[in-house]
Amino acid sequence: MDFGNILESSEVADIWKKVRLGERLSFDDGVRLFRCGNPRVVGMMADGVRRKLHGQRAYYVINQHINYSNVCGNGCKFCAFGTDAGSSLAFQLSVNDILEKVKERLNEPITEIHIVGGCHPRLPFSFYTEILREVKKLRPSVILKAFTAVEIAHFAKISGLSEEEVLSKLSRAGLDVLPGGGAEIFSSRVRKIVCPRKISGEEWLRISGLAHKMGIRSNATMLFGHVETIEERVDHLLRLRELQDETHGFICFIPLAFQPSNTSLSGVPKVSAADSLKTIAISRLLLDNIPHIKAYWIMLGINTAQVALHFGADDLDGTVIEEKIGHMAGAESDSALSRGELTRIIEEAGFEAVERNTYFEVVGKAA
Ligand code: V47
Repeated sequence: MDFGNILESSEVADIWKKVRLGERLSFDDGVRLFRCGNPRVVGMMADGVRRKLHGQRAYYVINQHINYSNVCGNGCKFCAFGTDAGSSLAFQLSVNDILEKVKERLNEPITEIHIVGGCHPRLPFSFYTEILREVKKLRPSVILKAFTAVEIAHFAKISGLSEEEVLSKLSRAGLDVLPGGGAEIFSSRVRKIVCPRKISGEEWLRISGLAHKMGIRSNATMLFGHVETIEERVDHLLRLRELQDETHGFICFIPLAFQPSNTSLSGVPKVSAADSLKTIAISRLLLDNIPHIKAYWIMLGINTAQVALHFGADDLDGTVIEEKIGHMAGAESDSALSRGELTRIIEEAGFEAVERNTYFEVVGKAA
């Protein structure tokens, strides 16, 4: 039986027809795909879409993650990284500490630095603009992907500035792109349980839209595999699709598989590979206006990330270096990979490894 026959005789044959014709999928289609008993069928559909968009290419980025502090007033139940200022686990880097981390890797061909922390109750807004200004001075060609929509809302609160003024000052200091964190699941029911002190889903979307309208592009995430329902996952994806129709500002979508260890939700079982792969595939199928789907190897593990490239993902993220958020919650992956390892992982999965920057512009040999 060939792929076409398998899909045409499946329980979701009508959805496959829509996908083939390039028709937009509905909320009910999304729910049915999640309920489909055969993840391979869903994966085959997503692979068809992914190959149409990106062919044999699978992307990676040479990047560096820097967490300036883990002190955070939000106390989200799914997070093992954030802590109170008084905790023995609390840390806070100075601007000089951050510059030291950048200096340590000046001889590496890093194109992106990803900087995030928590909502620190005492650091002034000037600290964040200084980080950007000083890092850009040291590495002018690097793309700075820093501060989630949650941090932008926090900076507005502590500075008394509007979110637009905050974004404008950050942009002038060197901010290029906002990372996709903090989106979690937009449903207010879920947020009340897992992150009641965090900004609402509506606020996250509004700030992302504002950034897009100001010319600052961003990524989007979905934290799945905790207390959310299938319907809430589909709702999350469709709200992102709706905003993207309006702004076209999202570069890439990253489904984040929940890592339960050391969190207040440690009783929740680890997300299975089947669920991760299905969620990635359905993201590819529903988000018809977001060009890239990232299989973040840190949260998925390398083995599942390789298979995810056949389930709709076209990117593995990058070298990362010093990942803390997933590892403090029990992620078993390494915390860094070299370019050679990333290339091998992608080629072994049957794809052409292509280095990209934050905007998915091809860099290096293949440019
Ligand atoms: O916002 C927190 C999530 C996010 C856990 O934009 C957890 O390119 C799993 O957003 N298990 C941070 N996930 C990571 C993130 C990200 C990573 C890589 C690339 C990009 C990008 C963005 O991690 C948080 C939260 O949603 N998170 N705790 C946990 N226990």
